[in-house]
Amino acid sequence: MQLFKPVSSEPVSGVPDMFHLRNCFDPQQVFDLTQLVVDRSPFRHMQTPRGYTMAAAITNCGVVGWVSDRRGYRYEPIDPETGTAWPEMPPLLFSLAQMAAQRCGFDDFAPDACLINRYAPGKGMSAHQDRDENDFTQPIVSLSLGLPARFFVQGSDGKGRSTPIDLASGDVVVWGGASRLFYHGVRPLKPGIDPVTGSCRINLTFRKAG
Ligand code: MD3
Ligand code: FE
Repeated sequence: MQLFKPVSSEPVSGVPDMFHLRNCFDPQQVFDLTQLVVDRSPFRHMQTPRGYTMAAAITNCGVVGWVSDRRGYRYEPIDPETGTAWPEMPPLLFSLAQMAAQRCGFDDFAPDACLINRYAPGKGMSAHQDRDENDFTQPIVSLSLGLPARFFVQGSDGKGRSTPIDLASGDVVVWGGASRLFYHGVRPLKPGIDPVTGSCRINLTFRKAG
C-alpha cells in the first residue's frame, strides 16, 4: 500500500522554502492510522509553562513526543499520561512524510517525532515558533485532516504582515530552510462536519527532534 499520491508541490508565495502539496493522501487512511495511535496515547490538553491550558488537544507517536507543562516545552520518550513509550510512528506515515519532504528538495528526512493536534470549532493556535528541535536544517512536514483551516505565517520576527494559507483535508505543507523558524499559527476553526473526522480538524507534524 502506498499512501502518497504524487502531486505537484506549489511554492507558497511570500514564504521562502515553504511548499503546499494539495490532496496528496487519502484522509480516511491517515485517520485510521492516527486512531491506532490515539487508542494507546489519547488526546489530552496540556498546560503551558505559564499555566494556561492549550486550546488544541494533543498526542504524539514516534521515538519521542513533544510535551508542555509548568517546567517548559521539550521532547520526551515517555508519555506522561500513560507512563510508557509513545506509540510507534506508523511506517506508512513515516514514508508519506519522507516522500513529501523529498518532493520539496529535502532528501533523507527521517522524522523521529510526530505531534498530533486536534482542533474543535472555535479553537486555534496563536503565533509561535517551532524551536524545540535540535537540528533546524531538517524540515517539518504537516498533514491536514478533517475540517478546513486558515493557517498564517508571519516571518522570522513575528511582526509584519502575515501570509494566509488555506489548508484542506488531504493537504501537506513542507517547510524548512529559510522559513524553518518563522512564526506561524492557526485561525480559530469554523464549525462544520467532515465525513472522516466529524466536527474537528486533526494536524500531524513530522519532526526530526533529536
Ligand atoms: C511554518 N501546528 O504543531 S502545522 C504545531 O495546523 C503547529 O496544527 C499547526 O504549528 C497546525 O507546532 C500548523 C504547519 C506549520 C508548522 C510549523 C511551521 C507551518 C510552519 C514553522 C514555520 C513556518
Ligand atoms: Fe508550530
